[in-house]
Amino acid sequence: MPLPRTGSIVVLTGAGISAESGLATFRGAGGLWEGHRAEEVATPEAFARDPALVHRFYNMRRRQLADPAIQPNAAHRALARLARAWRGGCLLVTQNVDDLHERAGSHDVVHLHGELRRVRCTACSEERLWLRDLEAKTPCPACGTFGGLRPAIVWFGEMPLHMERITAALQSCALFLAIGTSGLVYPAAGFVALVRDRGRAHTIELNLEPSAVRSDFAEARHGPAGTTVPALVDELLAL
Ligand code: BJW
Repeated sequence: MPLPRTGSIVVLTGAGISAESGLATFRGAGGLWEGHRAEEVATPEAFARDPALVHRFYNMRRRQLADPAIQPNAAHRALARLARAWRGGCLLVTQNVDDLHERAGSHDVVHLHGELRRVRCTACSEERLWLRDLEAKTPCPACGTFGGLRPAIVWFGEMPLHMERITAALQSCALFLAIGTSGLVYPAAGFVALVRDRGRAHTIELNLEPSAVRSDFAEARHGPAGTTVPALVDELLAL
């Protein structure tokens, strides 16, 4: 199937798109969970068992994201350019909890797994921007409860966010792109099968290496996102 000239685009991004910005991926060598098993830090059960450990992990990542050396790369910028110029509409869905898409100029980014710079109170449900360290005893500024604040992030076993909006976009798009994601975590890894089964849209994987769901895509372009994504965006905007 050729690249479409019209119709909407859904782009799914994962940790690989931020790798060239200096943020570690989850499952690669030196990945984020090295030294921590995923169940130790990325489940609600782990948070209930050892909130201090979970807070340390996310405090470290929140600080890293605030480091001036961490900046959006050419792939983030190319996607912002695509959304501005593509007439058929382009929905950017990210599994990433960083804010590099927004900093590259993308608006209305759908954060399927939440955001590192936000916290939620489990007592009063209020969510807010939070740029400092968080500790197990930090009181909620809204309701005053101690120990209720948690990163506004979707952990294993929790429901990913904005699923209705994403599913509707997947059901009508003409092109689906998955960038820098291993295809190991669901429901995101299943988005391509949903689009493929409709039989009306082109699907492309852009990843350093074949992902776990490579065979579900019609096309794959393997290489660093900072190179493959700007090249594809140039192609699409030249159609
Ligand atoms: C480059 C590159 C470069 C490197 N250029 N590329 C079957 C169906 C449905 C669910 C399940 C299922 N089986 C099991 C489940 C449950 C579970 C799950 O998927 N488990 C798997 C381990 C099997 N899923 C859940 O629990 C989810 N909730 C759920 O399913 O609710 C029920 C439900 C049912 C039906 C519909 C809707 C809901 C919740 C998942 C939450 C995931 N949360 C995490 C942690 C967030 C917190 C944090 O950031 O700390 O999200 S897990 C972690 O993995 C993180 C990521 O967003 C996610 C995906 O990782 P990603 O982005 O793919 O990174 P990597 O490291 O894996 O891959 C990077 C890739 O980039 C690699 O391939 C590299 O090669 C490549 N790369 N450099 C291009 N320069």
